[in-house]
Amino acid sequence: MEQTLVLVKPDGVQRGLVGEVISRLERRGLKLVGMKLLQIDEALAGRHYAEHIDRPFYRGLVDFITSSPTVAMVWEAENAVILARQTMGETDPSKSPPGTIRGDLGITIGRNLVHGSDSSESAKREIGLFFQPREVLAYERNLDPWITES
Ligand code: IDP
Ligand code: MG
Repeated sequence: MEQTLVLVKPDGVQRGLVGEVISRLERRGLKLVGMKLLQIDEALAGRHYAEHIDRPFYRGLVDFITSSPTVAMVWEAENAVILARQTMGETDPSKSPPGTIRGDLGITIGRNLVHGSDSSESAKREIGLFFQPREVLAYERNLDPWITES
């Protein structure tokens, strides 16, 4: 089963939107298998956002993500990566349709509330940055046959 890393970034935590983000992913049917509140430090921010190091927004992004606590979660589903990103919307909230987290709750790209891994490979790498293997739990949900056929 595919897993993806979801972050509620400092703006989402400060604005009291942690529950809202969790609720949307829960209601969609994804399964929560890991969760923690943490203060991301410079080193972790650098590893998480390594692909963006040469971008003009990099410094501001690292300053922002390290500025206040973040909620990190692992969500599981068939196609979890795509499903979570659909539920989040586009990177730029002003281009995100209503009904998405960013489209309903955000205005600007530098304060877009959430992060979602962009591929299965990125998800594995990113989950490894935030979670020990034993912190990601395997468990059964009795409602799963009411969400998917298999
Ligand atoms: P994603 O979060 O939708 O995967 P990425 O392109 O991977 O988007 O960018 C990572 C994060 O960097 C974005 O979520 C956003 O917070 C920030 N970011 C991306 N582009 C810009 C920009 O042009 N200005 C400010 N921040 C940006
Ligand atoms: Mg990305």
